[in-house]
Amino acid sequence: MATYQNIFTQIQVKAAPEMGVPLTDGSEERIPITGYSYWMGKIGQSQFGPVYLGWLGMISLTFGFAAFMIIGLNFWAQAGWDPQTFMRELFWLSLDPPSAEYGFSPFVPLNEGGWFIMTGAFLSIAVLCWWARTYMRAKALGMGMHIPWAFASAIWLFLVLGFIRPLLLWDWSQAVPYGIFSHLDWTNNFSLIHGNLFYNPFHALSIVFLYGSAVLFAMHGATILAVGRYGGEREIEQITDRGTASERAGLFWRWTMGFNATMESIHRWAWWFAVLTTLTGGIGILLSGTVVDNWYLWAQEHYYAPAN
Ligand code: 07D
Repeated sequence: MATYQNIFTQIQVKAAPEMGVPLTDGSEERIPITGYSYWMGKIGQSQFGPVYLGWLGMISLTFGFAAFMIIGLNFWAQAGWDPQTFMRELFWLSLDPPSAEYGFSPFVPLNEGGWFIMTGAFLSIAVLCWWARTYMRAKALGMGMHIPWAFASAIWLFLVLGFIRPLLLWDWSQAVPYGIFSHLDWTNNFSLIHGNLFYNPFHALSIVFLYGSAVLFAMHGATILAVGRYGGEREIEQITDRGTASERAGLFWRWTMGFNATMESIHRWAWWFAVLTTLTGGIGILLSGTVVDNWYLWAQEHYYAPAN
């Protein structure tokens, strides 16, 4: 008897490409380029395309590419236009924000932070257009708005770090630099300057949700794979049936910890944990240096760091 085929042991049928539902809302047409990849089929759907690009997609990719090129060309200039130096120094190269003397002025000489501001503007346009694209495509498909709103939570943190907090402090130099180690150094310095971010309760909450997301994802992924032999990955279809994958999945957790999420609620758990990671994170960063300068002193005042 053939082993039950689940998502990871999928039989790959090669047929005429599936073009998706017709668009009835007057949207532009999809780009009808399709293809097939055996290796992509190993981890997901083997057919790629057609892609809906549209104007928002075009604008987003154009500005994203421009931002990427500005960063890359600045790196290259810093490497003296030498490919070897570029490759060797790549992890240490950085496009930095203007120094504090420029405040939050948009008019900064290109080589003193002007490129940085332009990159931030372009990247923000790209990210926001991509967000609008997720909204429009979800609407066109008659879906809920869960994906755009979850993405908006990530964009919130992104904008707080690179725009809203520097704006409130009227200081571009507060923004995160574009570079591999430079952004890690920035993160470390931020924590040191503000008296150890571990004492920022919103950083703590963000970690709770980040770690919580990992645990929930592991529990849910493992549960569904474990009932894959009963067709568990079909989830919703199975909810009401007795003796099914879903019933076993639920029973497992009720037997082991007395409570089980449902096939629907587990996804709400996952959505909220993911969304709250960046939502609380953004609040924590926004409060740092604006409302609270030093989180360790703040924690001492609020009785959860030892008073000296
Ligand atoms: C950053 C925002 C969304 C991103 C978007 C992407 C593109 C493409 C392309 C450039 C991820 C837009 C961009 C599409 C770009 C081109 C070409 C999401 C982001 C929309 N911390 N910490 C967090 C832990 C410490 C510090 C969060 C753990 C130290 C700072 C998270 C530890 C110090 C900040 C977290 C730890 C410190 C954070 C991030 C342990 C010094 C933040 C959540 C065990 C190192 C950020 C409130 C996330 C934050 C953040 C975890 C330690 C500093 C929960 C586990 C004590 C400054 N830390 N951290 O999802 O929100 O990020 O803080 O030690 O800003 Mg921390």
